[in-house]
Amino acid sequence: MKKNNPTKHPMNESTQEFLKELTLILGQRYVITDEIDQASYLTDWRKKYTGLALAVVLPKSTQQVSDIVKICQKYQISMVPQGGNTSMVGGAVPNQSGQQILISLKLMNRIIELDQANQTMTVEGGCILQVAQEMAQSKGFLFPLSLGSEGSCTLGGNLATNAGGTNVLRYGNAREQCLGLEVVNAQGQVINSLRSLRKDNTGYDLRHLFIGSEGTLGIITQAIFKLFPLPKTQWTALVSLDSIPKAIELLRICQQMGSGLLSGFEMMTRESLSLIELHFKQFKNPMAGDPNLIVLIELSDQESEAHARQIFENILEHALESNTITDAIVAENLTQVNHFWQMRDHITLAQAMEGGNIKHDITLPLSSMTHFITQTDAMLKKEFPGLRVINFGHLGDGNLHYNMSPPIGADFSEFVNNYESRISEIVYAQVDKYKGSISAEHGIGQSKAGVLKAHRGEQAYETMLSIKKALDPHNLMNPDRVVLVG
Ligand code: FAD
Ligand code: 2HG
Ligand code: ZN
Repeated sequence: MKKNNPTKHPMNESTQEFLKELTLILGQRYVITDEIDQASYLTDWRKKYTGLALAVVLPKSTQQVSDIVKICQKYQISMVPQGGNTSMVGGAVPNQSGQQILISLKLMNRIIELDQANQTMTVEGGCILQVAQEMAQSKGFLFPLSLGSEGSCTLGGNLATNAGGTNVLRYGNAREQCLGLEVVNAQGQVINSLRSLRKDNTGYDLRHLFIGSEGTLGIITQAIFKLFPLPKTQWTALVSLDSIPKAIELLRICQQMGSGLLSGFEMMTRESLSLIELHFKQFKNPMAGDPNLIVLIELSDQESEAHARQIFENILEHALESNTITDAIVAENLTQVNHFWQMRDHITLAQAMEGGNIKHDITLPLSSMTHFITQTDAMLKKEFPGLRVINFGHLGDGNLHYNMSPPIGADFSEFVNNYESRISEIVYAQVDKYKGSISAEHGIGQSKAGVLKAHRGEQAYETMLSIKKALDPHNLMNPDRVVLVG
């Protein structure tokens, strides 16, 4: 749904009854019907989608979530779960019908248990990621999931999207870090799979059905995550390179010589960094000579500072001697480490400040990366002269944020409206050609629901539809997201 000032329809008797039942369960304060009070829930982070809601409801317990879902089933009202509302694909805001409710998990934000012996943490679905990270750290553990949005995204949202971020290389996606789940299904029943076991082959693993389902199969109310030992030391550097093949070669060097210590490998092109320069001068690129590419490398070690430093120095020395990299700056203190990461994390914000943009969150086999980028850049620039390719991302995972900003001087929103689908068509055809994925970590949401079938294949899509229809036969759980029913 494009943002175009949707308007509300008058309420009928059944809707009034529906709201009365919700209010009885939650209390007046937690059933928000006032449009001004609802506003912050109804527009997505990118300000690309705005919807309407019969009500925004704020449950405080799993029981309340279950009651809400049962009431929605009774009145056949569809539901949109929302965590931190940081979705990049418009997954967490309602449509413009004004006939849906938004279920915000933000009051279900507790850390329930940190089990030191089992090295696990149990949280509610609305717990903010950064709160979990800080709690783990205070007890001497690492909670490795890490995203630019960690100050506001929630663990329920992270699981619902199977979030990636900057530590995937070492610790996996959200899916790999989760041991157990509690989910309220589309009928309002509570499925308790809150098991903190590292081995558990008791039938179908339902956890993996709900992880990555983007609120279309059920609502994640609690989860158990693995914890890891806190690294004793971390080494961070920015290196400059001439080309993508060199960056891929550097990754190979880091993996071969890094003794498994590599925890971050983030790539930024000159065009991405130029947006930082424009909008966040304080996080300016410190590398000399305006390089084509910069890679942020991070090594984390449990052993000792000397051990990690030796490995780090060996890698950089070898990379310089083999002309893989042209220069390197090793962070000397925490301030500098933070500066490097802030620079990386501010690209998304800088692109948002620049104005309307087009995003492609893609993965490719590393062996095809260079061909993909060279060809696709050329195709796009030929058809859209002046188009700015803002290419950055988690190169260590083969994940590019292959984004576009309109040509300087263009009317940005007009450009995005007119050309987004053609540009994405070119990019996704290239992704298919090189056997990649059109969604690496952000999910499908509403942005890509219309193109999923074409890129995922008929059989895979039909299987997803069967699952959706079996678990949510009335299509009330975040409809029109991910798979399109009927
Ligand atoms: P929301 O945006 O509220 O919801 C996302 C989806 O999950 C929606 O479909 C919603 O219906 C559903 N949902 C939410 N909570 C629940 C629940 N409890 N149960 C069931 N369904 C639910 N993503 C990455 O993967 N890697 C990154 O590096 C990254 N960096 C980002 C940086 C910035 C600055 C921003 C704004 C976003 C970034 N994202 C990134 C995208 C986003 O933060 C993630 O998708 C995140 O996991 C969403 O969490 P959330 O709580 O905000 O979920
Ligand atoms: C990141 O890695 C996020 O910074 C956001 O996934 C990417 O802006 C984007 O497209
Ligand atoms: Zn990312």
